[in-house]
Amino acid sequence: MNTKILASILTVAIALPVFAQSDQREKRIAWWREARFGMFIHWGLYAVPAGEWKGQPIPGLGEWIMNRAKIPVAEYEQLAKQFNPVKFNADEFVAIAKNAGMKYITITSKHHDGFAMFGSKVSPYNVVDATPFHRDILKELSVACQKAGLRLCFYYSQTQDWHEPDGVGNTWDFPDASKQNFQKYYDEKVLPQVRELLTNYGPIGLIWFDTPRNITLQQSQQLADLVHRLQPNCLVSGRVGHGLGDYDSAGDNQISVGKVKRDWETPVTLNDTWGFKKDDNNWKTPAVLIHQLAQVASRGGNYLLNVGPTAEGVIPQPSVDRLAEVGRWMKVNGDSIYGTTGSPFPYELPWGVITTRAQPARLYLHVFEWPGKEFVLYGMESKVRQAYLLADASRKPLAVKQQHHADTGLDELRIAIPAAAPDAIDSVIVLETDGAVKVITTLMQQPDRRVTLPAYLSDIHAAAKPKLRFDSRGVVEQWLDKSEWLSWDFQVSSPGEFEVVAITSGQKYGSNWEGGHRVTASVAGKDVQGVIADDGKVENPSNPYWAYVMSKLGRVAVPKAGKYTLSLKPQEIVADKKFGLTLVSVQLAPAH
Ligand code: H79
Repeated sequence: MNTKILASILTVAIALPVFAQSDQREKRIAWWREARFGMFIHWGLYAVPAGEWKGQPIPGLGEWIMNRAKIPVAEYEQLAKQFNPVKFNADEFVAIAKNAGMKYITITSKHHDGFAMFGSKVSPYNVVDATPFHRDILKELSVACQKAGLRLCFYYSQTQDWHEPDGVGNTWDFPDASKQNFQKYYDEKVLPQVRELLTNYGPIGLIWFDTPRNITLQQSQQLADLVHRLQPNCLVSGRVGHGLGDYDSAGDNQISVGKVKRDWETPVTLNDTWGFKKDDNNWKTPAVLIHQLAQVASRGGNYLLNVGPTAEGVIPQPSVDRLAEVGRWMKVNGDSIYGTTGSPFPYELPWGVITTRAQPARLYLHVFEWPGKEFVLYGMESKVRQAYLLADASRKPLAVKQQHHADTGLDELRIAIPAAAPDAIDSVIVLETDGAVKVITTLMQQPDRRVTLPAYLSDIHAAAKPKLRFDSRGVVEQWLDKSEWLSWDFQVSSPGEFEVVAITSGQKYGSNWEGGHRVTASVAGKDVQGVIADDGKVENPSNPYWAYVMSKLGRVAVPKAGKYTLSLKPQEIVADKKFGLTLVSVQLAPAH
């Protein structure tokens, strides 16, 4: 038996007892899978300084200002007296989310600064008791959400609390770690406040815990159990710790790729901060946002997009404008997002992404780069009964030609399309199939003649248990041992001469890339040796914060159509900074 199949059977068998409660989980997660798109709101006292302290701009995230500027509790607390967001209107917040096509709202009930945005009997450090505003923001939002049919969810920082001597993180007011009693903070603030959140605000969709840090298995379990006991239909986020969440959370601004096994969500900023900063104008374009939304859906995940309201209680206009653009697209193309599952192909496609609907069987081709005249898809096994543009209300059928080429084994689907893209950002072609969608999952050359071999789909070769592994983006980390190597099987239908290109990834914000490794790529009986050097950046479609670097390794000729294997073996890995060979993919780019 194939070892991969054996491994997956074993995994299922072993996993069963852990998911004894899976019926309950399946029930509580149904709405969330349908929703696919939510609004994150980071709002708290940090909106008052808005990124500036005593006349100095403080770098980093807006909601981290207390930590970054090491503001003493006694000083930071004074911000509460200035927090009076008189322009706040819960109905407006909800309308902005709803108009964008978002189905749930996750707001910070308490961030790391320890300040509660709700009336809490547990601590007077809250919006009702400590500010001139005296209004319970979460209460008003819960009423507005129920009116509009959106799910309200709460972010709650369970370990970090810079206001409390026993919370995690404040080393400037409370430097003596030996005096800290995390359990006391946890018992006296976390558990009772979470109880308040699940008791006083109606049905809650999920609690978004964050930064598990030091939390013990027992404490995480107690939190998850508390949430589920008080509201059995309330989800617990992946960051509760110890894998006890109802779904996984990707890293901040990280979009998971590859073999995503569980339900997952990615939180994303509209600019570079979560909490409002007056000088952050690095806004993502509507195109990036719509592409990310479709991309996350194509990998079976939820997209949680953040806004940071001002201290006056207003969502910044650049955010509102961008969300309105996403909403414009969603009104036409929402069917290709809501309730869909990921792409049936394990690999990425050069022109965009695919989402799927099981019932009735549909494939949604999200075409980011409109080819004009004809759209070609390889590897489709199911018979396509009908194709049309989602933007076309009349559903005028597009002419479809489907062919199996016996000589190359290639399944080819050709769709006649209008010359002009129906949408400049993402035009969706709907395919209706006979029965469930079936595709060939083998890696294959694409109609643009390029072959992309993603690291996460490689076979790993190592003498012992491999030390290299994949991060949640599907990028290789810990490839420091040159005896470990990767290979891929793939199919070529259009032979010729190719440039072998390695794509590697920088760390966050494009810094900390380590090159100079020497590698050998072997394909079609030929070796090319090259250096992982910076031969230019390529756009990273998943994330503008992690730059991709392209390294040209050399040329190979692939003489005829057929099945090939490419292996990538390191000759030398530079490991000074311990990043190693951060491989994203190897590409065979047609050489002209
Ligand atoms: O709520 C948002 C962030 O505040 C929170 N998660 C999202 C959803 C978060 N908590 N911790 N982190 C993210 C990791 C943060 C690390 C950093 Fe820093 C904060 C990098 C820069 C500022 C800590 C302080 C490391 C360097 C300085």
